[in-house]
Amino acid sequence: PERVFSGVQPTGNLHLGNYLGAITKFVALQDRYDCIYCVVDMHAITVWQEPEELKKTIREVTAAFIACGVDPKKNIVFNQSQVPQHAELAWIFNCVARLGWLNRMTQFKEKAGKDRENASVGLYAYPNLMAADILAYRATHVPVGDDQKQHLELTRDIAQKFNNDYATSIAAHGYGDTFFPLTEPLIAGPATRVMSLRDGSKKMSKSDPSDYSRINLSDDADAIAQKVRKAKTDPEPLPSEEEGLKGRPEAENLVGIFAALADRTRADVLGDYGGRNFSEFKAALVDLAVAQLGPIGAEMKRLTQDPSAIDAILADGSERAEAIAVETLKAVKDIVGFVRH
Ligand code: AQP
Repeated sequence: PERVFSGVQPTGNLHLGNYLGAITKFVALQDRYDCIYCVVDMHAITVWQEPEELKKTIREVTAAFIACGVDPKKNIVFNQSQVPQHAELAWIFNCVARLGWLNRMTQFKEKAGKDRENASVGLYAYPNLMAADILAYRATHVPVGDDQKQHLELTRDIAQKFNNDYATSIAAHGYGDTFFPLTEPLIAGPATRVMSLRDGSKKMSKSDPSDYSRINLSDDADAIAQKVRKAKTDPEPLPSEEEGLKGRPEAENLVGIFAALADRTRADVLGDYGGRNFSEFKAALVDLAVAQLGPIGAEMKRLTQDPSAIDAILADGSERAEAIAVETLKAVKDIVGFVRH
């Protein structure tokens, strides 16, 4: 059966990149697939998180999912740490993945920076936990932003190596040729990699020290308007064709954001705005962003006023997630050769 899994880290303000790259896809997929959406709190602590702040952010991300339109009854919405099978399977994957594979991960290199000796072991092993998140549910599809492509490839490598290494045992236990699916990333549309509003060469990110680099889901209309107006651009008017966006990263980014928010193609947007100047385009972009994000921010605010209602959603989702993951883990333990009662 086809199943979707994806996660978002509770590490700070959710922004337009998380929204367009991931959360809007979660909503679009919920009618067609059996979907599991996770607040990956165990990933968050690979870098230091203030405990009280972390709790708050876990609830905020949950509220954001719901405010954006994810239905927690139809789908499973939960936080990772409440389902112990993620950590259990991650250990087994630590023993499947090779050091050489992890050494190639660019996100670790970026996040660890120059002081690599001081990075947590968890930050290094992060992709193995991510593989466990996905494969604990034997998910077939994962909607993510472009930055997660390499980690998804690693997930496939782990699944494939597990399937190969244990092929005899997998067959002997009646699971046929392969136990884990080779999960497909779902990365599509005009905004799979939203860039910083201040620098078209850097991705929009929660950890950028400048708040002007991103539009937060919680920003009000004034903040959105100010940030878009101040967004970096070049002095030329907009091109009429997509070709003309080459070498103009800031223009390309804003056109991509516009297209994604309006659910149109970039070519279509340029058909309307080609030849016009940025001030005109930005004004339309502000209207579009405020119309779409305004109600989401307001709904997030309303939902986070009742933390116990959010905790109840997470508890319910965790129980339903665990019921699936526990079966995967039983099978994996049998395949690996562990003794269990
Ligand atoms: N700029 C982006 N454009 C498109 N998609 C993005 N995503 C993140 N940034 C962009 C996608 O959002 C989902 C959740 O991301 P995450 O919070 O799990 O991890 P992240 O990539 O580390 O997020 P940030 O905002 O970039 O945080 P920091 O600053 O900590 O590095 C994923 O599907 C991701 O692809």
